[in-house]
Amino acid sequence: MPDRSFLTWPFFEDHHRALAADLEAWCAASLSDIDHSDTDKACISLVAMLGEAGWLTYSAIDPDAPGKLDVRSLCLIRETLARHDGLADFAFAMQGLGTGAVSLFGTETQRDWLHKTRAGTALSAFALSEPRSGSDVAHMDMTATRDGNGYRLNGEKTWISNGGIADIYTVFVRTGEAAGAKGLSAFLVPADTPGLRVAERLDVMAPHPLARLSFEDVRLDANAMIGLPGQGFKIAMSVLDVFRSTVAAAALGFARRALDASLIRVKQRELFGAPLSEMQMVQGHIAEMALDVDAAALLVYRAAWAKDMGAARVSREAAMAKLFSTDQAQSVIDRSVQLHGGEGVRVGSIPEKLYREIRALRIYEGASDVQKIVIARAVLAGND
Ligand code: COS
Repeated sequence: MPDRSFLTWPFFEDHHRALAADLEAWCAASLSDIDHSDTDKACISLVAMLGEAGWLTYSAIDPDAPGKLDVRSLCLIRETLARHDGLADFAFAMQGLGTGAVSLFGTETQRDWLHKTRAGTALSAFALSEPRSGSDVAHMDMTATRDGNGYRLNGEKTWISNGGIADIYTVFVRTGEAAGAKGLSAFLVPADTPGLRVAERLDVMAPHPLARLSFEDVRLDANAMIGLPGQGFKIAMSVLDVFRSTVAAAALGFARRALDASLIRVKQRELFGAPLSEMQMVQGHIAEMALDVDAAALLVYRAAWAKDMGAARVSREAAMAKLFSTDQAQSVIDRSVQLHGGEGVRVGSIPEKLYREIRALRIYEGASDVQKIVIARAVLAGND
């Protein structure tokens, strides 16, 4: 049984503790034999399952009674799902990231989509990265130009999670009100809009739906814009301020799984006439893994708590959580592979799956290097 003592920390309220217990029970009952052989199919069915069980109501605001996203709940859900099944975590996360701009800045009509994404009957995606700009958002190439009372979108987006299976895309483009960051806007684009097509499906080491998208003269009404013209960069950053902490939470879930598997392993496996757990070198690994997990959890739930308490920006806290938690999870998982010996590199073993799963988290939603830039700028400025 994974360590649950962190739930007594003062970051949480009783409803968070109840959520963690209920979700744990649901995961144990529902996620043990998900068929991963067809990633798209598995993902669509996981979204439907998560919707049916009500977990997706946390991924976006209630369109009929707009309130706030609860970041601690988002983090607890991602941590728990990631510990059980990486693709289930991915399916949940994309429903949130893909609709984050609508939750935070959407009109009533745009919010209507949330009925479907929260029910698990429509999938969403967040389209920010481009072939020439992943980290440097302010210099994206894709454009939207005025066309009567609407806009025409032209360009490419890449590394788009849920690309190819999403029903709705939040797309960031250059509208040109000013140079750089002040000339971007966000649009809500249904997948069946003429001119939008999947140019390429991308295969990665831990399979999940991913694509490069092409936009050729995609015509949208002006009311497809989320927020105001020129606000796109701030909208993207505000969404990432919420969801970066949740990436850190997913990494924490992977790390906990690796630690749990290692604890079982070192108690069961004997070497030189004693269980591995009695060897001091092994105890050194276990101590460092437990320390990394607790330190990551403190940063994750500090960032989530700060946002929930009403901080306008938590860029520094969220960046620290993401940088530390994803880097440390990589190291915890690597140690778990080591403690499992040959079993740790056997295809399909828990450490092997986690080893492939964790790597992308140090890249997407802001690479570790970008998190360092965000942290340093905030620290140098003396505030956030
Ligand atoms: N919330 C609200 N506003 C924000 C903000 C935030 N979190 N972060 C920045 N802004 C504002 C700034 O205040 C600034 O506005 P003013 O000029 O009015 O003060 C404006 O946005 C531009 O900010 P900045 O000068 O920091 O822009 P940069 O181009 O230098 O941004 C980084 C650089 C690297 C921080 C940014 O491009 C980034 O986060 N990149 C990573 C993107 C990413 O995660 N990509 C992965 C794709 S998602 S899978």
